[in-house]
Amino acid sequence: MTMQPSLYIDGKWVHAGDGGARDIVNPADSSVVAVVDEATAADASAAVAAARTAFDSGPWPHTPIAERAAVLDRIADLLARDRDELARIETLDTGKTLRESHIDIDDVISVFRYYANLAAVEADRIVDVGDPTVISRVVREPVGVCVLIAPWNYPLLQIAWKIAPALAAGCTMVAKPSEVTPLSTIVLVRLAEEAGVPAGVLNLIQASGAAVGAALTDTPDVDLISFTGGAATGTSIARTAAAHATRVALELGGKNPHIVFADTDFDIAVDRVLTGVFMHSGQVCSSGTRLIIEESIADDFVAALVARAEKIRFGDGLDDASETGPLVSLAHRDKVESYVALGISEGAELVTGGARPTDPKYAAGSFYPPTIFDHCDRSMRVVTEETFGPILTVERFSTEAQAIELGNDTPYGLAAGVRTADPARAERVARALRAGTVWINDFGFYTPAAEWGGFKKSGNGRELGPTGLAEYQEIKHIWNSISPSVAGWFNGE
Ligand code: TXE
Repeated sequence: MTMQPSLYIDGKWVHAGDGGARDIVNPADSSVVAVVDEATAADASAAVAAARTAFDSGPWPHTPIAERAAVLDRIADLLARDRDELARIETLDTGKTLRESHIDIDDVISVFRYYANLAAVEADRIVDVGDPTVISRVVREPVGVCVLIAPWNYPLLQIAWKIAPALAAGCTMVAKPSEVTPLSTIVLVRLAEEAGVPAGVLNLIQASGAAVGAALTDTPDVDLISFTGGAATGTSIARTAAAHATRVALELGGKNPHIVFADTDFDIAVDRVLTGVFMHSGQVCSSGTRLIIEESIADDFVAALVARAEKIRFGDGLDDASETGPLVSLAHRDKVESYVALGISEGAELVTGGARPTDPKYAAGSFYPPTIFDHCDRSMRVVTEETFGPILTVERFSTEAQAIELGNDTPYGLAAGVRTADPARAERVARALRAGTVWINDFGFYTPAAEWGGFKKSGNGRELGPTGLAEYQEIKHIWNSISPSVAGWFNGE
């Protein structure tokens, strides 16, 4: 397979310094769909150096906000032009259905448009210090060189949530997509180049974390690391960054409760619980993987869920008939399978799924069916740890207080849902849940204008919304005396 250079350093597409490369595999059939460069630590350091120079002496941080916003808008236009091609690439790389990929690309377009608009209306703040001879202003400046590390479940979306605000703020950056799913990010960087992002501002490194992690994070040349991925990797990056007092923003996934009260609309709840957990085969950080259900309807509800789950059509994401695709890789399927085995050994009651499909048409792919465990409790690791696969666990409650206690009894705090016909109860529960996003009578939605991120072990900082831009900004207070005078504090004798 001929390989185009896939590292972008200082405005040039280059191969890895040692010629290293990696096969990129379609998880639906294990075929190789592309070969990309596997960067060395020296390549990663060169990318950081290019970003540093572009920040310290390049035009981008000082380019007027309106011009930076116009570049973001152009990127959005180009994404819209290449939408179908990008969606196809995302499906080949991740396995998700084309329908999901199209939704992702549309969301990516929105995020570029959102930050183009937001950056353009940002204003400095004048502060009244009580002295007419002093002009006091609080201004926002780009934080500097950013390292943007993304995972494999929403490759383009998650890197875009970082690149768009970083560009809008005037930062320079090194983006590193997951080594499992690099393809759509290569296209995005090509589009950014076409849209006029200057050399050195947006650099692209492809490699495993083990190969380039230290070069990207253990360096005083980086001002901010924004990471989305697993909790173990994120906390280890935070420890490394602490040695340089580098700012770190982390999104580390979740173990999200979906609380269902008996007074809710039954059929809608079944449908939304099903979609909330099995969409993208559960490989979603905000997946509603813990059903917490009122005892009085639990048996009927689980039976209805099982009936619906068994009808989910999984298959190749390129096939329009597929409702969900394979897991991202064979290795990830092994991990999901190990959680299923763990759940069984812990005494959870397997009510559907729990074994690889036997149909030969699935044999070469990393498919795994929707799996439900009933009668779970908090002593089980399948209930407390992120499985990141199509696994739903069911816990039961009798009172509102119990529902809240169960919902909060997780080290994570990314997202949660509550379903009830009682609006006052919905508000009470939503306020009591310790999670960055709470959905009332809905699940899974977000908008670029509202912040996204986690409480507790789900991370720190926020993406999206005005706070998502502020992550990429430093705040500077400028105190300007327009009538300088002596202090008169020391008398000079
Ligand atoms: O993630 P990693 P993995 C969860 C999910 C999954 C688990 C592990 O539970 O099973 O994480 O997935 C880069 N320095 N999430 O192993 O390793 C890596 O190359 C710098 C939740 O795939 O955290 C990739 O680009 N970078 C998540 C990125 O970190 C390093 C979505 C994420 O990979 C690095 C996906 C290092 N030392 C999985 N080591 C979410 N929050 O949504 C790795 N990387």
